[in-house]
Amino acid sequence: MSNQKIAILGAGPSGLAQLRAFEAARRAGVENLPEIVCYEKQNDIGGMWNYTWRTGLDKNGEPVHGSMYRYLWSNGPKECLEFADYSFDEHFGRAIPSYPPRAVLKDYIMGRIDKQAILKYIRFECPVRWVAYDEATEKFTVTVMNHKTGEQEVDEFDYVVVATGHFSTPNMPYFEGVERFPGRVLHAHDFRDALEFKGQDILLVGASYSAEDIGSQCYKYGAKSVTISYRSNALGFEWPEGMEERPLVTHLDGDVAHFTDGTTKRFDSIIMCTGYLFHFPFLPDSLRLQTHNCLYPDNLYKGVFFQNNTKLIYLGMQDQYFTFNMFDAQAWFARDVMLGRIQLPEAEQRRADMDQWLKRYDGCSSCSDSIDFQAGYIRELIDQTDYPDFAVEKQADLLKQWQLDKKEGIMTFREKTYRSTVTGTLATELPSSWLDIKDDSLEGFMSLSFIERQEKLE
Ligand code: FAD
Ligand code: NA0
Repeated sequence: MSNQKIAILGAGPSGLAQLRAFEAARRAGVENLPEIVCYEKQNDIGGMWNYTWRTGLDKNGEPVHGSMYRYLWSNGPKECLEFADYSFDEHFGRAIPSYPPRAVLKDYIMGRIDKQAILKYIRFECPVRWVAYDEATEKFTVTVMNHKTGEQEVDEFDYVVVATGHFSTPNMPYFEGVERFPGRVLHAHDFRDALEFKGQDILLVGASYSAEDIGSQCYKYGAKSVTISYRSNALGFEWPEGMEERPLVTHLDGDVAHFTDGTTKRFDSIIMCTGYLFHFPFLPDSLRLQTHNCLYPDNLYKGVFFQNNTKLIYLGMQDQYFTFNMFDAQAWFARDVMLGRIQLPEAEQRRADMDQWLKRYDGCSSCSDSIDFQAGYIRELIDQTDYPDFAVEKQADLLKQWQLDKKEGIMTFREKTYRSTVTGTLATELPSSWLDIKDDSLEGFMSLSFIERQEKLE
């Protein structure tokens, strides 16, 4: 296995999971591990969790990767994304609430990284420009722009792991008249600070996580009214006064939006919460995954190996109920294939396996089915590697409870507490309502006096 060389593209949670998987093997005494180079466009690790105030282009003229905004809190319980090999208890040394703000979650993700062991593999400010595969040599050529030196660099690899994320390139629809709308029109990708919309009547187009969360945030930080416009299905929550859902916008007339139900309303700003495009400008057609945001992108065997070329690995390309623990499950599995511990079957068998999963996915008719589907997918991966086993099925139950909690109160669900399936610890309660806590900094959050639940004290 020696002399193999692996390129990891991206040092967000998925790329870091891949680095961590190899590091775990090294610590377990595995010798002759492949040489690894991780190329990262930004100047730090963390991917999406690396908050940036910038929008548009970064300091090197590259498209800004970050879509995260100030005041973002986790939208799912932390108990469903907990690393099986690094618990929240281990990191914080105390129980904390189930829904931490962005800075707190980032601190947890970073805490697992042994910087000394891992940073040496990462080449920062090196966006990947092109990847080519040579059938004769069976090697990839990766071209990157090294912004630190101002020069392009080229290197050869046996495997390429694409971990560049898929929530960065806006899907921006057009509505007639939008070019004459007098207020600000932006995509969720460029949303940063809810206070910008204080006192405004705002229109959000889209009915998924971004619309739900950006809408709730703008309400929390003082928007005058929030209208969410849906294309297929309404989110269907009981919104507080000042928030409502309407069907799709047909067109805009000045600052007035017209909806398919014939109603109209005047707005100050429009935020398109219309999702993201899978965008791999550095890959030729023959290597490029073409899909949309779903739980089982086709042509990825075990959700990771590209069917046309299994030396090309994609991590984290699924829509995500589970996140960090799923990336780990994928990274450990991919590592074991690269190390020759797991053999991949022939193309036909891989196709049959994917078809079987796609059929199962087709049969999912509810959110609960989808949660179980992703849990089942993760279970299959972790059963085949030495990644510490974790109760993914119990976490799926927590996610189903999370769905019910959101239905019960979209402004209060973040006050619920769940029990860790990794350590058994019950989360502490927030000292006041989520709507009232405005300081979401790591220091501010950790200085709150969380309320221990009776069960924890028993
Ligand atoms: P990313 O985090 O996107 O990282 C990809 C990395 O690749 C980045 O560092 C990027 O700079 C780099 N890169 C991209 N292109 C190139 C290139 N050409 N060359 C080199 N490097 C490149 N998940 C949760 O679990 N909880 C949440 O509360 C949550 N909130 C979210 C909120 C928002 C607004 C969004 C958009 C996502 C949220 N997510 C959340 C999901 C989030 O995507 C994952 O948590 C996680 O960040 C995905 O990790 P990743 O490594 O696959 O991708
Ligand atoms: P996301 O909400 O940004 O979450 C990404 C939505 O856009 C769908 O409702 C879709 O409708 C709609 N849409 C697309 N094109 C449209 C058009 N032309 N007109 C009207 N509506 C249109 O994107 P998606 O893909 O879920 O939904 C697109 C990720 O970001 C999520 O994985 C989430 O986890 C993460 N996120 C997390 C948080 C927090 O943790 C906050 C925001 C986002 P339709 O008709 O296709 O259903 C706090």
